[in-house]
Amino acid sequence: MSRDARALFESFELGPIRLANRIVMAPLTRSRALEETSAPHGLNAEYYAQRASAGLIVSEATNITPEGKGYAFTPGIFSQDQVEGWRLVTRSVHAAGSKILLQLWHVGRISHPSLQPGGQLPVAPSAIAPGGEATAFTEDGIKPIGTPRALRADELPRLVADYRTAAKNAIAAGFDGVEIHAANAYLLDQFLRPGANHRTDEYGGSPENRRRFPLMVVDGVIAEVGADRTGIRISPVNKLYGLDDAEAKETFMPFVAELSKRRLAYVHLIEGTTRGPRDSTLDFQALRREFVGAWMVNNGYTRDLAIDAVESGYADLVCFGRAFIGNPDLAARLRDDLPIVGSNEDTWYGGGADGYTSYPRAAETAVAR
Ligand code: 8OZ
Repeated sequence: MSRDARALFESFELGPIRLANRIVMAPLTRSRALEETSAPHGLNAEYYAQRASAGLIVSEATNITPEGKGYAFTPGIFSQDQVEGWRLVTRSVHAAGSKILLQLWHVGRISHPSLQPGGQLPVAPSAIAPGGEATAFTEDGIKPIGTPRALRADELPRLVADYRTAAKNAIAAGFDGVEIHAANAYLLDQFLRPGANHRTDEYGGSPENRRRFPLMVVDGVIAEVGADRTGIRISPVNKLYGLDDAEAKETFMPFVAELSKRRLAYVHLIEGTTRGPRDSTLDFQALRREFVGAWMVNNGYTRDLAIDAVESGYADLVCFGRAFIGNPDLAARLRDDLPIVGSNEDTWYGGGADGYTSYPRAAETAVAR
């Protein structure tokens, strides 16, 4: 007898939007935007609509500016072409009955001059190269990542303005809200972490100083689209790109408390290291108690773990990433406890329909058998 998944199929009010269930499709980089314009197109609209069994979709990480880009063929949200491309996506997802948020992304130092305007150096809180033999996915293949240029304090208001414009563009493109990407060792995480932020001004040093710029971004986005349409993704203990979990508690407990004061719609927590182990030195139950809004969890969730997380009252929403690649109808499979299949890693990043829109629904597989 399979376990009852009813808890995952209750509707949920996330700010002003009503979600049909508690299952969220995670932001997934798939590197299939148009090459010339970095705009989404019809293929992307079809892919997202296929996955509308999720109560909510968070778009793949989307560059807020050309400077925010770190991976070839990722989409942007800073030009009219991109807004129009995203409109195809939001229309098709809404027509299929789901909701969709745009994830606002600036990679900071996780980039390469060949992906940057004018071949400039990527920017970061400090001129420190990422550890762990970091590489960038460029249009000419994989390249080692070098030392970035440290941002001057007087440049930070411009970056906040970039986030604001991107958030405004997202709403113009029909998104139901935005998620600020402050996880996975990208720009905002670089400010938060002592390992990537060695600044001696008011943006580095103490936890309070390290969260100052991320909170400026949060406040800017709230001013543009409203706190009830804004969420944030964090990964307090991830060990990507040479970062470690030093000062995770001192950094993230007060950061989440600040987000709570601002009445952000939700926190999206990556438990453990993305695509890696779920272990943590930080007490996530205690972190959850710092926040009044919705709590979305992610990383390696199984059907049972998801039911536990929601039934116990710890989480409101459970986000699935890789499982949505090969199982477009993942929510229905979770509901009915149908098999969840893997996907071909060779087609995760870049390419066309193959390995993207080509995965069948369980019902179609059954017919084909
Ligand atoms: C995988 C490949 C490229 C980017 C993340 C945006 O980890 C990403 C990403 C993941 O948040």
